[in-house]
Amino acid sequence: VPAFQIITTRHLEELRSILGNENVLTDQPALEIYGRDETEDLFFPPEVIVRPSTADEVSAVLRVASRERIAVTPRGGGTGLSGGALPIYGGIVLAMERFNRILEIDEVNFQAVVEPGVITETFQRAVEEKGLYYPPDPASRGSSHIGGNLAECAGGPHAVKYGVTRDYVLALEAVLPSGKPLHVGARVLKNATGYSLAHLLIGSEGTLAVITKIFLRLLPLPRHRKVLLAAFPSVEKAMTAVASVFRGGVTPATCEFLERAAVEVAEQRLGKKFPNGQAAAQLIIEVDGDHEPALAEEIQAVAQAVEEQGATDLLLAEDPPKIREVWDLRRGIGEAVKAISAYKEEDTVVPRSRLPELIAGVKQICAHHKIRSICYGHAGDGNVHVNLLKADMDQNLWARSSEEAVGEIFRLTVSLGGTLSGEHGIGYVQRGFLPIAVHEESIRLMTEIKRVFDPAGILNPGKVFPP
Ligand code: LAC
Ligand code: ZN
Repeated sequence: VPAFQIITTRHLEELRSILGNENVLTDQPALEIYGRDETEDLFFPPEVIVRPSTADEVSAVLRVASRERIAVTPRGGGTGLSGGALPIYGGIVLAMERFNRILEIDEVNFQAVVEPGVITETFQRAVEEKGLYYPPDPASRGSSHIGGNLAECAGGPHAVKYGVTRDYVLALEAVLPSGKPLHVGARVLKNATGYSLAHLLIGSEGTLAVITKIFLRLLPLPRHRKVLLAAFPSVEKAMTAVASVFRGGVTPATCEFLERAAVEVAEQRLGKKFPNGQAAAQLIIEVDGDHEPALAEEIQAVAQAVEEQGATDLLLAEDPPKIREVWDLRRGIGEAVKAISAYKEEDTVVPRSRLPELIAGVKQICAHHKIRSICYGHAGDGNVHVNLLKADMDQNLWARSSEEAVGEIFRLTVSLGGTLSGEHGIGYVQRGFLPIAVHEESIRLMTEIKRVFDPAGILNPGKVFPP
């Protein structure tokens, strides 16, 4: 355990002089809130929460923390699923929620400048009003922050066609743990100018620097969408069908997989019925574009491909309210699973042709450990969220079995050419498993990069690297 300083009255006074009393919180209710994110039922209370609103304030806080060797955990919307925002050593939570301005939407260059505390969906709505599109759409987008999306390199259903958060970031302003400001990248669409430090910061899970300003690339908003819901008599058939969707040359905007149990928990929680909800598994395939006849043809091709793979019922959703309903249900699954049991959520990703082997293996591993699993996710990306449920298992047995099962699932994933996390990050809960997927020499390089950025080791300590 690194030796961090405990926060003293003197530290609090210094933080208050930087940020004002109202932005330095130590009350119990605040400690309760900022001691959690969406990861399992984990709770690590910070000693103090600070809420800066300028890069200078972030800088001043980090200077104090570096000088005094106090752990600092940056936090966005607190929707993370790998424990990235948990202050596991106490210390300071650096809450970025007051960085909530959209500074610019540049309709000529298709770019935007935002502060990291902007809620992802708020930003998406703002650019859509101007006919522009910011595709990364994590299920948590109604409350996640863009800054947190960058820290974790968030994905979402539309990543299969449009890529992940990293693919939209042109440049960044950030503050190093020492307090020094950092400007990386440029507001251009191509950049071959030195190492891409911006892309290194994205997905670094708040361990290298604190992002304070973000320059994003936008697309024109596709004018039309159509969604095909395809029901399958088995999980394996649905998984086998995934690759066939792409074979005809169609790149769907989404290709999501849901097994029946995932649909059921969301139905129960939201009190709504999902079309085809009784099927053993389904795929949600969306196509988007500007030319409606072309979309109709794509849907036709997809329908034929999945029928050849054994899809039974096909349903088409074309009007926006219907489509929204489908996506609301889909986005509700994560929270719904959480509501029924203590659980562990994995974020495995494999080449999509290996999905049938992944899902069969996961089911086998879980059966062996007598653990109930619920699987769903972004099958087009080969990205499956595997939820292991504790249900009424004895706590000790659960702790041991789930740890073993997760290790087995990860080894299987890597043997299929995949890796541990497609979009949730390694954070706190996956860190012990990192060596399963990442070679020793790579971990050594990462450790050295961490040291270059953060020699005092104060920024989001205890994350990413195996303990
Ligand atoms: C989802 C989150 C859990 O896809 O990533 O619902
Ligand atoms: Zn997801």
